[in-house]
Formats: sequence, structure tokens, C-alpha cells
Amino acid sequence: METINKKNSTLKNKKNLFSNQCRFIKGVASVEGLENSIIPEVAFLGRSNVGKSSLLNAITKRAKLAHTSKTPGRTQELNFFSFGEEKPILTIVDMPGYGFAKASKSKIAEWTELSKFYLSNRSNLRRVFLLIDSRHDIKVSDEEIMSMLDNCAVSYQIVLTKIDKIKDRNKKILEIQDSIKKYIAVHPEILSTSSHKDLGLGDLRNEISTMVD
Ligand SMILES: Nc1nc2c(ncn2[C@@H]2O[C@H](COP(=O)(O)OP(=O)(O)O)[C@@H](O)[C@H]2O)c(=O)[nH]1
Ligand SMILES: [Mg+2]
Repeated sequence: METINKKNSTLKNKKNLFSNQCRFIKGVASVEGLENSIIPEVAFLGRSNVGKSSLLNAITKRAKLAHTSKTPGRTQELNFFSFGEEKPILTIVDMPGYGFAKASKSKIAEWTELSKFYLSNRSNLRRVFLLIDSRHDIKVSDEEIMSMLDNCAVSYQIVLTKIDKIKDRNKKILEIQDSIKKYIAVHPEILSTSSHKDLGLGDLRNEISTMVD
């Protein structure tokens, strides 16, 4: 009985995942700051300015949960957000952006050390959502990341952002599909979203909900 009740309460939580409690836990700026966790986790990853923080705010309908910025390269920490009513059932990690042209060598080295360590050592990481700005093609820095994720066998899914800015979404999806063929750990379905125009957010929420036990 106890277990059934527990299961029911988790199911209820899961259904309302994004309308119920969510809170910022902490920002982690170094490998030493990372603590192990057994709570299912997903991460938002992508180039600086791709719209990671905006997307997190949009799917949670909390405009100020994650800091967004017009200036690229601002989020330098892994930011942990916890979801669930009585107990946490999911963590979403807003990752620092890569591929910022003006970043110094030392900043890039910092990013690489922390993010690579996180991505390759996180046993509770269920999926990485790799965000691509729909106005751009997949860049060399995105390809490097996909190869790295393939190498450490982390499952990842492409999420196009800012689709309010493009005319032909289907064409874009086909182009991206074509350019990711050679990657192994990538999820076959590409999601397309607009945080500003509330497009595709339900599909992304559903996908994330399937990561919860
Ligand atoms: N047109 C449009 N702009 C967006 C969208 N999402 C984010 N942006 C803009 O892109 C910029 C970077 O967003 P941010 O979420 O801070 O990107 P991050 O660096 O990846 O976290 C900001 O100026 C946002 O207003 C979107 O869906 N549509
Ligand atoms: Mg950000």
C-alpha cells in the first residue's frame, strides 16, 4: 500500500512536473563543486546565446528562473534547478554556453574542464538537450560537442531554438537531420521551439517528463 501511494504521488508529480515547485539549487563553477546525485537529471547545452536560459524559463513559465542575456558568454556556471513537490524528482542543468568567439583561452579551458568532466562522469544524466539556433547551421563547435557526447555515450537530442525567426521549419529540420547522420548517440527526433512565441514547448516538456522515474 505504502509503495502504491508513493508511486501515485510520483505519477502526480510527474504529470505536473512543470507547474509544480521548481527551485534554483546552486551554481557550480568548478569540478570540486560537483556533488553526486541519484535524482534523474537532464542538461541544456548549446552555444552562447542559443537560448538555453530562455527555454528553461519558457518551459517552466517562470520568466526569471534562469538569467537570460543579450550579451553572449554570461553564464559560466552549471546552474542546477530542482523539480518536484514533496521531494525532488528531476534536476535540470543550465550549462554554460560554448563557441563564444570573444572568450579568452583561459575561459575556454575552464569551460572545457568543467563541462567535459560533468558530461562524462554524470551517472544520473538521462539526456542532454543540445540546442541549436534555427537561424544557423550546425557549427564546428557543435560538432565537437556531439563527437564528445558520442564518445562518452551520453544520449542527446537536438532542440532547434528561435523558430519564430525562420520561414521554413521543415526544410531546416531536414537539413539538420542530414548533417547529424554520422552521430551515434543522438536521438532521431529533432524538436523545434520558440521561447518567445510559445512553440514546441509542450513537446519538450513531454520529452523531459519521460526522463523521470
Ligand atoms: N526571437 C527569439 N529570440 C530568443 C528566443 N529565445 C531566446 N532569445 C533571445 O536570445 C538571446 C539569448 O538568450 P539566452 O536564453 O540568454 O541564451 P543562452 O546564452 O543560451 O542562455 C536573448 O536576447 C533572448 O531574448 C526565441 O525563442 N526567439
Ligand atoms: Mg544562459
